[in-house]
Amino acid sequence: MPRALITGVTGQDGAYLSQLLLEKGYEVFGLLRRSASADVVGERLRWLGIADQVRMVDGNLTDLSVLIRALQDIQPDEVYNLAAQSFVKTSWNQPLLTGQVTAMGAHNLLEAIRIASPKARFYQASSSEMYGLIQEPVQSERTPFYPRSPYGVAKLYAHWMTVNYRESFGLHASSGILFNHESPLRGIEFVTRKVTDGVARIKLGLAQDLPMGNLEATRDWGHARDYVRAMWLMLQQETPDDYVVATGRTVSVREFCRIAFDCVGLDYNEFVTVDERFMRPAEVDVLLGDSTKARQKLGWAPATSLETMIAEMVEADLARHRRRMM
Ligand code: NDP
Ligand code: GDR
Repeated sequence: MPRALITGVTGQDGAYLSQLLLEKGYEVFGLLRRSASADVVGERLRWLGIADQVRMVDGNLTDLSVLIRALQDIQPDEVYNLAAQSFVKTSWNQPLLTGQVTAMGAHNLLEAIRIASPKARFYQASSSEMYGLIQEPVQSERTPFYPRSPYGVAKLYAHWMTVNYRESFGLHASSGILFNHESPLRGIEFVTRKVTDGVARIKLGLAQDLPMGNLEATRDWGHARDYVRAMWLMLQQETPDDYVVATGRTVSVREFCRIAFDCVGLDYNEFVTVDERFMRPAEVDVLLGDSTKARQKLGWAPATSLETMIAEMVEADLARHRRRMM
């Protein structure tokens, strides 16, 4: 039975990846940081009905000693580093914490693997945010990086450290440069969930409007369930490498709103307002990924269209609010 350790197991991707690995017969361990709000721990894993199948290890990515001990005890075949301070806007308010977790946390884990479990295969959750101020209209593994937020800078450090540990110490370390991916399990602060939740609340009479930030930013949005498959495929390769994972279609936040409101027969123009509070000090205007390498070498392709994903998210948010209203 192969063993996997997932950091960030309680997040969106951690939940879907746990589900995928359990289906494939893995023993799944998750790094769980202590929270005083015990009732929300593992909410996503419960939503997928797998909370009692993931073995939790008490720890924090910022504590190297815990990581070393966890790897010594578990001796995993695969390690997926999904933990991060992952909300871009928060990274301007908490830049140092973002660096400690998102950059140094990844470095801690690489170092722990080097010391305690050097045969383990490692996956780093890199991000299209590393491209930032766009240098090429379509971004591939060869496009230069120019991060535009403390989060993007932190991810770039972790990305290059992954490459460096691969080249310096021969670790089987791969990096997935994933473009935005969403689902009903997406955190409510991210734009897609904020919109689908807003649509559900407006439809059910629980809210009157939806204040938003920059409606003209465009993103290449895929489904998280499809993207965790790419992570797993990367670690099944003989040779570690870096891969862009994206759909190849970019859509504005405005268009996303239109499609989501359409799902419940409403016109977004009547409800969406622009509010300065949701603007960023520096914006990533456009992202559009070229995932040719992942498609050719990994045999990966996204299975879910944007429209299908938005409909699934709106339905899930309607169901959540209806349950709360009962
Ligand atoms: P989430 O924000 O949903 O999950 C983040 C996870 O990291 C949570 O489990 C969180 O735990 C955990 N975490 C945060 N800080 C620490 C810490 N100090 N020690 C241990 N665990 C910690 O992110 P996603 O699932 O959306 O993304 C997964 C990864 O992929 C992240 O690294 C993200 O930056 C990256 N990424 C995401 C993309 C996307 O579109 N979703 C695209 C590209 C990259 P807790 O539940 O306790 O808060
Ligand atoms: P992003 O995701 O910053 O791309 O990072 P987010 O959904 O937060 O923003 C996407 C775009 O929407 C614009 N926007 C708003 N965003 C939010 N959150 N709230 C709003 O009200 C709003 N209005 C407009 C933003 O300005 C931005 O342009 C996500 C995270 O998952 C990262 O961890 C990951 O690395 C990248 O995707 C790829």
